[in-house]
Amino acid sequence: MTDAPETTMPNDLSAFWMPFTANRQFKQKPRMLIRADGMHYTSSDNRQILDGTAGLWCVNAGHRRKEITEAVARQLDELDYAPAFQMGHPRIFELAARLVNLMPEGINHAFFTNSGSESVETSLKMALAYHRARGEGSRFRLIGRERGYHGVNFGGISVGGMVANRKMFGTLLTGVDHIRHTHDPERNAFTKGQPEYGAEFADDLERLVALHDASTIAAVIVEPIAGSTGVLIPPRGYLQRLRDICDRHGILLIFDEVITGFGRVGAPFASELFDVTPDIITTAKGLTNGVVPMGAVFVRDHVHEAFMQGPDDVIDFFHGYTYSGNPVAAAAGLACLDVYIRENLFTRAAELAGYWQDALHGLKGLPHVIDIRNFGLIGAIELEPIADKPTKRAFSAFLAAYDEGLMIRTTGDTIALSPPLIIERQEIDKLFDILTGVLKNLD
Ligand code: PXG
Repeated sequence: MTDAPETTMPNDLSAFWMPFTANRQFKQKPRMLIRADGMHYTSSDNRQILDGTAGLWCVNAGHRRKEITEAVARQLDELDYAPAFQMGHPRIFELAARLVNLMPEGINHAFFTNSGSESVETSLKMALAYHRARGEGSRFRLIGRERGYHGVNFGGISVGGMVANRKMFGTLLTGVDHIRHTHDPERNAFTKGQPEYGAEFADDLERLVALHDASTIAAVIVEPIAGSTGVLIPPRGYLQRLRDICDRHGILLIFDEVITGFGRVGAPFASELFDVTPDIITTAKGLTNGVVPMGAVFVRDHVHEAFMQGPDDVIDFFHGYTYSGNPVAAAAGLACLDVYIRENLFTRAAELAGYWQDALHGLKGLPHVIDIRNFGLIGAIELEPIADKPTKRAFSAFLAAYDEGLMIRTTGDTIALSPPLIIERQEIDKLFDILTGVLKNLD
């Protein structure tokens, strides 16, 4: 086998309806990726594209890691699929045990899913069933946050706060409310790391408690760092304050760590880094380095215990997926953990954070840049929208960056960066060199 790309452009692009994509624009000028290795993709026109986004925030250990692909191949050869219900296979138990070891104290159980969206749905159902199992079935309300992203299923878009993801889809779940978001550019623009101001935004939960009464509220779900709505870093003290309010009122706290998990923030999980332990943690993405779809929901002992009260031979949680704990995904997860640990990738973002922050904030002063935000190996550059054409400026930056050999993500008019954790300093320099050129030439 040679290293030369074998696949070029397919003849027919019309059949595949692409997700979250401007399909017609794409199909006029496709961006086709045909190989990947380490920090780079190869495009169908044979260019190297520096991966500034770890795929979609998932390829934390870099692309095509031999240890992971070989483990997947071995697993396929040994046990391809095993029924997920009332049956088990060894690898998934091993993975669960190793994962809970990474979790904060008191979180000792994992439930497997296939994506972040499914992890979110699972966590919301767990919260409702938990209260009901304890005789507090009146706690039916789920609270999300404005500008939150919790995937695209009905529960997730209901507690989520991205208007475009919600407005087309009817009445959503009932009994949902939202606390305010934490974005405060007037006080916090161009902050390096955690913003100084805004811990008091957590008190908005007290407003909802006063409005609905705590006895109707099951859970609050937030991302420790909101990713998809433009990277919103929690103000200092904010997450602890949310935890305190939840404790005061018997409300479960769910952290959606789908993007913050598995090293992105400089620790295995944001919960550990911010030293705030929620009752439930949702994950996916970096769990398998994006190689095989898999998600996991981690729960504190008291949540798990509430489900283990009935007769031994009755199903304790009427929920699960055909592919929950799939053996191939489990093999990928185990191999991936080995890579993370052997290469110290869980703390690498913390080591690089200073260098990353300096390089990122070096973009201040470039045309249209109105805010820059960062934490760990996450960065965001907010651009001033073109009048009456929101999102267009950032999308133009995305297209130009791709032409220049750099993959970035945009949401609204914010550019989001989240490179694989294996990135080297000179690749950080290259990333920001390309981006600087792109921003200087933007209309
Ligand atoms: N929760 C959070 C916090 C997420 O970021 C999901 C749930 C849903 O995960 P799945 O696996 O169902 O997609 C996500 C997903 C982006 C981007 O560029 C972010 C996500 C997905 C795709 C793109 O910000 N996050």
